[in-house]
Amino acid sequence: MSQATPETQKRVEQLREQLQKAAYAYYVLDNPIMEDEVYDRLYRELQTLETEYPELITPDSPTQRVGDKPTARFQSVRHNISLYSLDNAFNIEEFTDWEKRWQKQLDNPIEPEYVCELKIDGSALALTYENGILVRGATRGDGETGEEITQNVKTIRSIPLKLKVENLPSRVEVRGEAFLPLETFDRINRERQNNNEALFANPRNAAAGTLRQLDPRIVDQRQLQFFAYTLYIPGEDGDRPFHTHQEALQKLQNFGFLVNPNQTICRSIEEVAQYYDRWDSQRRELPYMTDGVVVKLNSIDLQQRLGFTQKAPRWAIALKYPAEEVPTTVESVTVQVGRTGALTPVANLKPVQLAGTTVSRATLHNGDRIAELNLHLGDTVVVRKAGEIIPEVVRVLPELRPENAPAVEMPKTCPECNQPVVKPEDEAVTRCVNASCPAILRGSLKHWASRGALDIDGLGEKLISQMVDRRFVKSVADLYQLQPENLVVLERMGKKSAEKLVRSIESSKQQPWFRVLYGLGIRLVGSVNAQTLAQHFPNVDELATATVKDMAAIEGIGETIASSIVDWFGIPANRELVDRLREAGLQLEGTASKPVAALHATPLQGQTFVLTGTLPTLSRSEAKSLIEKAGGKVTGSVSSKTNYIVVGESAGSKLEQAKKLGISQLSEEELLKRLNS
Ligand code: 1X8
Repeated sequence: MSQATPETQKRVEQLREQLQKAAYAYYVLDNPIMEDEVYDRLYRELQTLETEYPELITPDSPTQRVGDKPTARFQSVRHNISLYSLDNAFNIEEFTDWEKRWQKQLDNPIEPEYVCELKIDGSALALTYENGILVRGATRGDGETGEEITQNVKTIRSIPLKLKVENLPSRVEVRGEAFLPLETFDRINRERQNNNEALFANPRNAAAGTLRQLDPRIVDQRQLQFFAYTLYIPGEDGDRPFHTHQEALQKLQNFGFLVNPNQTICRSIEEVAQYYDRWDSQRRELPYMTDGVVVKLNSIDLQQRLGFTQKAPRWAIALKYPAEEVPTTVESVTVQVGRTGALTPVANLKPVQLAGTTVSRATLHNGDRIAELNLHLGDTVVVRKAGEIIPEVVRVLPELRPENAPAVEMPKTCPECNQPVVKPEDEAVTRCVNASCPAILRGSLKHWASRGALDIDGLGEKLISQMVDRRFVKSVADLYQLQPENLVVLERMGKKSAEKLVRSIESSKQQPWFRVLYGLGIRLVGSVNAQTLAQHFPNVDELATATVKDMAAIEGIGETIASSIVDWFGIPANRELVDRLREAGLQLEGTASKPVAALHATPLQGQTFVLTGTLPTLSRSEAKSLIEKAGGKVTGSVSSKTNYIVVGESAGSKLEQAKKLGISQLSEEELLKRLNS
C-alpha cells in the first residue's frame, strides 16, 4: 500500500473538518449549511481516501460513527432496537456489486426476491406501542439514542394512537418515515418568507425541524405524515414473527398504519432497474419527495442470516437517483474569446458524474460572476446542469479552500492578443475591442466561410488558424487577395489543394447579397434577419444609410436589431471592410426577393424548431446555428407555432409539452438529413 502524499493528508483533514461542521449545523443547530447530496459525496470521498490510506483514519472522523449526537432540548432515550442507516448505491452497477457481496456470503447462490419501495426524503421515527397504545415516539438520533418527542408524534394523523388489532402482543415497535407533503412544505416556506424567517432548504430538513419543535401546537399545524416500513414484535422467537417483509407491511396496514402503496416484488437486477427507471421519471409527480428506492430481501430468514455491518443491514440498500448538483474541484480557469470579442471564463474541473454524464468543464459566465462566487484556484465548488446542457458553477465551499490559493480574476488583457480589454461598469461582459485580435479574426473568418454565409468549401478551423498566425489575412477581405503560391507553405497544403481553395474563395463572390450580409457577422443579424433586410434594402449603401426607424418598421426587425446595424456601420473600419469587399467583387446588392434561390439555399426556411435533451454529436449551439443557417428558427419553448422538436437523450418537460400539442419529433440524424436536403 502506498504512502499518502501531504496533499492527500491535507484533503482528508479538510474533509473531516468540513463534514463535522456540516453535521453539527444540521443536527445540533438545526440550520444546515450543505445539501444532503453534497454531504454524501464529500463523505464518500473521505471514505474512499480512508480505505486507501487507513493510517489517515482518526477516531473523530465522521466515518467512525453511526450518526450524530442529539441536542439536549428533548429527553434522550435509548432505542430498544437500534435504527440502522442504509448503504447507498448510485447506479445499477453498484447495486449489482452489492448483490454479489451478499450472494458470496451464502453457502449456495439463491434466486433473489426483492421488495422495492420508494425512499422517502423525510425523518425516521421509532414508535413504541404497549398493549396496543402508543407510549413513545423518538427520533433516530445516532441510531442508538434518540430524542423523545411523543407529544409531537401524536399530532401526526397517519400514526394510530391505538393499534387496530385483537390479541395484542404486549410490545410492538414500528419504524417509518415522517415527512412533509411538498404542498405543505411550500406553504410553510411561504409563511416563513412573509415573516422574514430562514427558509427550510428541503422537505427533509423541514420535517426534522418540525419534529423537534418544542411547541406541539406548531407541529400540529404543519401536518406531518408518516409511512411505516418496519415492524418488530418482540417475543420468544426473536422480534420478527413473520416470513417475509411484505407480510410485515401487510400487518402494519392492518394495525392502521399508512404504508406506501408503490412497492413491488422484483426477482432480478433487470426488474429492479426497471422499477428504478420508472420512478425516476414518475417521482416528480408524487406529492412528497423521494430521493431513491430502497431494495430489501423479502425473506426474513435470509435477512437474519445476512445480518448487519457496523452501520447498515446487509440485506437492504438505498439505490439513489443521481444528484443534480455535485461538488468537485477547480483545477484551472481558461478564458475564451468569441467572435464578438466577449471573454468567457471556463472552469476546468476534476471530472465528476453529474446527472448521468461526465463533466470536466463548467462556465463561469463572466467576471462579475467570478467575483460574486469569490472563486479561488483549487476551490471545491458545487456544479449543476444549467438549463439542460451546459454545466455551471453554483457555489463555492470556501472551507475546503487550499492554503494560499490564488483568487481567480478576469485578465486585464486579451488572452489572445494581449491588448487591454474593456468592461463597462454597467455590463457584466468583458470584451476585447482590438479589431485585429486573432481570436476575433478567427471567429469572423469561420463565420464568413460557414455554410449559411459565403459557404467556402475547404476553409476550415485549422487552416484559418494557420493563416491568421502567419498574418496572411488580417480581415475577411484579405481572403480575396490570396494566391495559390502564398498558400502552399501552409501545413498539409499541396499545389492542387491550394488552387482548389483559391477557386472556392473566388466562387464565393457569386453568393447573393443576403449571404454576404449574414457573413458580416453583425450582432443579432442571423440568416433569417439577413434575408429580410436584403429584401427591403436592395444594396449595402441603402442599408448603411437607413435609420433605426426605417429598419424597425420592417416586420421581424425590432429596434434592438436596428440599433445594432446602425452601430456597426458607424465604425469606420467596418465601412472600409465593405468598400474592400465591393472592390473584390462580392455581391453587395441584388434583387434579393428571389424566393427560389433562397428556398434552395435554405431547406428549413420558415420552420420553427425547439431543441431538448443532449444530442449524440451536436452541441446545442451547433444545432441551433445549423438550423438558423438553413433558414429555420430555434426557440426556447414549445408553442403552437413550433413545427418540430429535436429530441436528444434525457429530454425533459419540453418533449411532454410537444407531445401534448402533437408536434413532430426529429432525431439528430433526421435533422441532419433535412439540413442536407
Ligand atoms: C430509510 C427509508 C426507508 C424506506 C423509505 N424511506 C426511507 N427514508 C423504506 O424502507 N421504504 S428504510 C430506511 C432505513 O432503513 N434507514
